[in-house]
Amino acid sequence: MKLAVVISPKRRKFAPAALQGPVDKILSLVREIGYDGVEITLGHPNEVDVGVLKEGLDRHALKAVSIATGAAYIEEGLCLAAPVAADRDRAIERIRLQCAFGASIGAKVVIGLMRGRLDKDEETARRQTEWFVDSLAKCAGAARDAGTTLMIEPINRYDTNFLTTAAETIAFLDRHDRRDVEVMLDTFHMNIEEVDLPAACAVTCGRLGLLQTVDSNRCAPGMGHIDFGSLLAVLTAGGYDGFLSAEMVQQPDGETAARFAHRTLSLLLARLGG
Ligand SMILES: [Mn+2]
Repeated sequence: MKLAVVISPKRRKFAPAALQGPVDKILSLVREIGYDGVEITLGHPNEVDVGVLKEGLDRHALKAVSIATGAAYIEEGLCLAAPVAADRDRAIERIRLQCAFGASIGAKVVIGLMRGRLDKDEETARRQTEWFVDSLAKCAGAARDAGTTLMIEPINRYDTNFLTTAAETIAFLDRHDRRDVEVMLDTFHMNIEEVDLPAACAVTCGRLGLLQTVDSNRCAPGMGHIDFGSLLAVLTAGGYDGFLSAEMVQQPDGETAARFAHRTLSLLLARLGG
């Protein structure tokens, strides 16, 4: 397994992206710390100069692992389960742009907060679920056409109210025959929703696109109480060989968090390897 860290080219108030600001500076810091990849938080691909980004990725031999899209929900309200068709179309179009951009740098695209939330009224919620299935099919088609892959992230109950656990998400994908969509697990959400974190990793392992590592308090791995060693042991046993991405808040500050996460995760990986 290799390590990545979440970056945001645009400074954001509410984003668990440790490193935010101009990509050329950030990418050289990412390489200096020792990461092999980045996850990029983008509300819209036009937030970054793709030439500068590609040049930096090449120069520092960094892999663009994925594009995190939730900023478009937080900042613009774009939502794939919106009750109004024109609103869903705007969200789908944004994912289409993200897929084209992701494909151009070899990155997968995450559906997290952009799924939205379901209404309290049961009938409305049922229809929203159908609309979301349809939106997801269109997004998966856009990913396929662009040459990339979608990942869906189970998210905790305070941020959404459907697809909150690994099991629920896998069952949903199976029910709608969406084997082309991978699952991205995030240990912060898992710590709230899962009964047993290693067991959730075990059931997801074969279709896991990425594991976002973040501690129980949304700080860097090692700053809270999640037992990352047991999760990584399960993933190793299950044959997962993808990236671990550190997605945490800037506590005590972004650079310290990024260095701390890298140290925690590389020590754990070294221990597993030995
Ligand atoms: Mn996440």
